[in-house]
Amino acid sequence: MNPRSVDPATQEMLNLAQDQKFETTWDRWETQQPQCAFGKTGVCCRICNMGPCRIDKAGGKRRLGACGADADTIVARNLVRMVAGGAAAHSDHGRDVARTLLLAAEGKGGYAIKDPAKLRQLAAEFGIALEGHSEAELAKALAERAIQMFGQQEGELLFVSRAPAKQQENWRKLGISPRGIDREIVEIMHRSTMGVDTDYQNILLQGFRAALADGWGGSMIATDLQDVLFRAPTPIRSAVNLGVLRKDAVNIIVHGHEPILSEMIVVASRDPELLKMAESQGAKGINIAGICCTANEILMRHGVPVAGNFLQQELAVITGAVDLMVVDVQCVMSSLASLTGCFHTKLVSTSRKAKMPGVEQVVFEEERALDAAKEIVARAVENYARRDPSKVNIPESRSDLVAGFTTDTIFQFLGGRYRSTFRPLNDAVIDGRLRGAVGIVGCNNPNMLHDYAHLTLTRELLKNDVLIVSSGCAAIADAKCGLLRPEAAYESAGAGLREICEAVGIPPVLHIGACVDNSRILTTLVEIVGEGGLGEDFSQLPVAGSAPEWMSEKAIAIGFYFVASGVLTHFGTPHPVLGSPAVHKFLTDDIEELTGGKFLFESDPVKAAARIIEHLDQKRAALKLAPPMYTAKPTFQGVAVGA
Ligand code: BF8
Ligand code: SF4
Repeated sequence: MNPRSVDPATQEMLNLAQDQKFETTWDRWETQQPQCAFGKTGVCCRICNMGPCRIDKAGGKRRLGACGADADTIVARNLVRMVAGGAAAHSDHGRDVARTLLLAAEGKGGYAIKDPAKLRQLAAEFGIALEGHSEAELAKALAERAIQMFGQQEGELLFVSRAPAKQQENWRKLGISPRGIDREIVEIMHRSTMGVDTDYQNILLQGFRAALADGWGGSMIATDLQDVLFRAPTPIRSAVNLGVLRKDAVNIIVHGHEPILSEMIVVASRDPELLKMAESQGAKGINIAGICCTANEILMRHGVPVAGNFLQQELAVITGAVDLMVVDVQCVMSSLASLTGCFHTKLVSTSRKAKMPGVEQVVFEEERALDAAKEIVARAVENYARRDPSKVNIPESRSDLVAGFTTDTIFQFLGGRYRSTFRPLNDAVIDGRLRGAVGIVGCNNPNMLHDYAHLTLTRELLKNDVLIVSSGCAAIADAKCGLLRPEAAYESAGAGLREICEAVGIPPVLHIGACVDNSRILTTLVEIVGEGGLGEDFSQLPVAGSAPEWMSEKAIAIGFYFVASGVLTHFGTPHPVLGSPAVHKFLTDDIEELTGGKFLFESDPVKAAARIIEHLDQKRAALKLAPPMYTAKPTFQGVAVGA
């Protein structure tokens, strides 16, 4: 067994990479050891040219930066700048979706409105008069209002009004109810530059405000408008892992984040002329597979298979079977440029925002989206003939899965066809069949055993009757070991959760999409609170969030909006804050008084499961709910705790 991953396909490819001397992210990560302790603990400041300054103990005294900034200020500034980076990434994605909706309204680019019902629902929410207006007019008005939300200077973001009233009041009281998305991100950058905000709590509160602008703004806009453009997902079957690549077909990997690109690649791959061209090259069809969140987007709406999660992007190339990899933005490793050079694989970048030196760019102008997509698919087909069969090594590992859950589909599943309601879910929590629900999200990181924390945490929670919703690379990890099949309820869930999954035919882990779709978790929680019987805001619910193997700034932004929304949120490795005990305490303790949520940093996933379950049980007790029906005494790795 290769000690870097628990996933068999990844192990196989890592062995091959090691044998054939292909360098991967794990190797480069090792060359970085030991990593800089100042950076790791957040106490290196290089935001002005008097620095870089670092805080350590000199002669028994804690040093200050040249300007006098202490560890608390520096750690808080560095952290909120990470929030800004993450919130910017999600939100810029949302902005591009809004701009694409505008194009669709104008009939450009080959985009169309696939979900007119959702369009009307959102238009009404935005206060747009529906009567007497065409679909195109509504889409135009909706897109324009959504675009305005990014630059909105005053007043709260519209989607804040979706949150429970108590939560909204609390945000106002704390001064963190978000205004325009861009404004909050700019304010982080301003406040954290040299000589501005030095109060660590005040700095962190702006981090929470900008994160709320992401979760209840940029990300929510991305999710909702993507549903309008590409239709809201519904449960769908597919397959996952490197074994979805095919020996006999043209393989195109779509990697990155924005479905604006990947949706069109899927359409182009079904073009009869291109299919004929593939056939003439001796290929049996065109096989699209995704990596990272783009994978989740096209999986959710089209059932396109997933080749792998973040740490598998290089391994996909090393299979030698990828004819073309097309990338847009976020989580794309720079190493792909040189690695694809060792194979016939063509790498194509598509975003003006993300060029790679020496890599061909086909700029994906939304106005000519379909033409660009066809051009890219044609290049893949041409390249198939250059594939060297002696270099092809596709692992057999693949698993079936069901994905495509949304706030609405969870609603329909649980309520049945004639009674769409969250009542059965709330009742299951109230009567103790379900202990609660946890969102497991986020990345992979070579600083951890690949996929292990995701799987262990998920399994420990499932057997203690905790329903899991999952997104991003975490969902892909769970999918690879079969936890997204309905049968997983029999294999891995406690008796209560099993009963529910069996009654409605769902897997015990519900895949809700890409990282921007964590906004679906917020809207699901809104419905649960609205249904009644489980308190007045998120902080009273027996729920939690977790990013066990996080690496991206986006994970920090997500964590910040969950904590600001009242949810206990676990991270498998701490944020870079250990250089400031005050900031650490604020995030893991004091903040709970303010927002009702807090962070939990715990690297052992079994211990994390125990802490999360303790939290769910405390919330249940506070709501005066009976102990869980079948798993009153939780067990971890088969051992009853407190027995
Ligand atoms: O937005 S989970 S590694 S792919 S950052 Fe990236 Fe992390 Fe994967 Fe998607 Ni999310
Ligand atoms: Fe040093 Fe202060 Fe400049 Fe940071 S802002 S680099 S601590 S002088």
